[in-house]
Amino acid sequence: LERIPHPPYRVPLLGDVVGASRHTPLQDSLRLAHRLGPIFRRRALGKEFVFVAGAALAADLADESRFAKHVGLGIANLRPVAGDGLFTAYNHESNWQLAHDVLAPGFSREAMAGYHPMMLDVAARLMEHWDRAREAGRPVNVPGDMTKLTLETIARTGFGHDFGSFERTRPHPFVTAMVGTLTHAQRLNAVPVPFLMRRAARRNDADIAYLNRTVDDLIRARRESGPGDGDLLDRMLATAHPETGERLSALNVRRQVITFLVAGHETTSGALSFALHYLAQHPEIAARARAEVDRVWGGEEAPGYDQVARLRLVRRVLDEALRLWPTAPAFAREAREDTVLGGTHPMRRGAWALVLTPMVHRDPEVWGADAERFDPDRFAPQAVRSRAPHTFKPFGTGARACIGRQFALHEATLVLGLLLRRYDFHGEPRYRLRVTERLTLMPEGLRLRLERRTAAP
Ligand code: MNH
Repeated sequence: LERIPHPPYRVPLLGDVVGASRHTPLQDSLRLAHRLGPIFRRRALGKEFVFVAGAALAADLADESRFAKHVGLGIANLRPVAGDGLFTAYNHESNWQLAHDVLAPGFSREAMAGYHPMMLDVAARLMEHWDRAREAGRPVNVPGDMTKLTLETIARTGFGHDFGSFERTRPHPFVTAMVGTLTHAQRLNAVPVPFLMRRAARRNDADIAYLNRTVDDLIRARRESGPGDGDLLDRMLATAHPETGERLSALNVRRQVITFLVAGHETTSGALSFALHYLAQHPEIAARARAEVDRVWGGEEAPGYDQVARLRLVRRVLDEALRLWPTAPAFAREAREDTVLGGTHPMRRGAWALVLTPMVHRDPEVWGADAERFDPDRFAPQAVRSRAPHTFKPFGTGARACIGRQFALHEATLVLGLLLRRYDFHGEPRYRLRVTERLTLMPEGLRLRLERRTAAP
């Protein structure tokens, strides 16, 4: 540990607090990484935390034989909400394997093809909403509307539920409570202010109670109405493990529903928002992507399931947005046994490090001197083949990587394709990208002005 660099000013007891912000802990860490290099440590409240920013070290941490997911920091702070749900479960908790095996078929190709028409429906509602804004000459609130879209999509496809987001002027209270708990979980890592913390804890309890109530109502309604069309909720309630015959408990189902409603929309919303920002900033790339959509989809009213994966450039735009701003911007890895990280840093069994994905994704050794530049062609097949493995990790790594990856990519590619086909969009001339953090990342205050393309369906 002693050989790992740390910030120069260390305050007794509090640690590395100089220049640290409660609102942007991740972006603070990125700035530190630029100064301190591929591995560094920060001290907070007597504990040392190790951060990995270099691609080579991160690739070593992806070795599943020596490392595994660590539930720590922000994720551990979500345990009061999500308990042993898939995302927050410890590796040793038996409910992880059980829920993983029961729910994985909900993300198969067949399952995804079944969600596709519902995704189209929700996208149509977004476009009605955007058409009205365009007719009234108003710019659209991109992160707000992408959050409506992705929340409705996961609620409809996973749980047969309608939050009515597009009929509301303000975010659904579920979203407000969720943002509250995510922000709270992030703040718990900052220097505590006792009196503020008590008030925050009370608010957080109220937010969690609201999330629980909403989800319990949703589950009760399904139990009363009987099975739906085999969606995630049906699987949670009725599917036994194929080998052990075991089922999820009622408490665990509640935790899984909250997990999927939150994990299933917040990060996809951010990914779509960043992608739209970059498309507005790069009209020449938007034009190429539009030409692709016109060519592949033509005037077809509703693209079919198989038509989505054919939008190769649109998908690269998304990958490139997730490279620069991976919306779940960090994940933690712990040593399974005593080992040496990258051949130089000894780690005891259980010791862990936080991987800063945005830094790994900007390592000049992998991405070149222009790593900060938006360039979707980095994901052209040739370029991908020539890159070292484990250098692009927006969905985490190994057994605990994102279960919803295909779901998110399908949804986001479909929606970007539909929006590119229907609109020309323009950023506001004075907008400079600002990124807000609530464990996840989101472009703050991003608005676009829309023009309807003629002859587009
Ligand atoms: Mn998702 C795990 C990123 C969309 C459900 N997700 C993860 C992890 C990352 C991640 C990173 C691993 C975290 C860790 O190692 O601690 N997820 C994303 C991103 C998007 C995303 C960037 C969108 C873009 N995730 C989705 C969607 C769903 C989902 C959509 C559900 C429909 N994610 C999960 C679940 C896990 C997870 C559940 C936990 C998986 C496990 O541990 O078994």
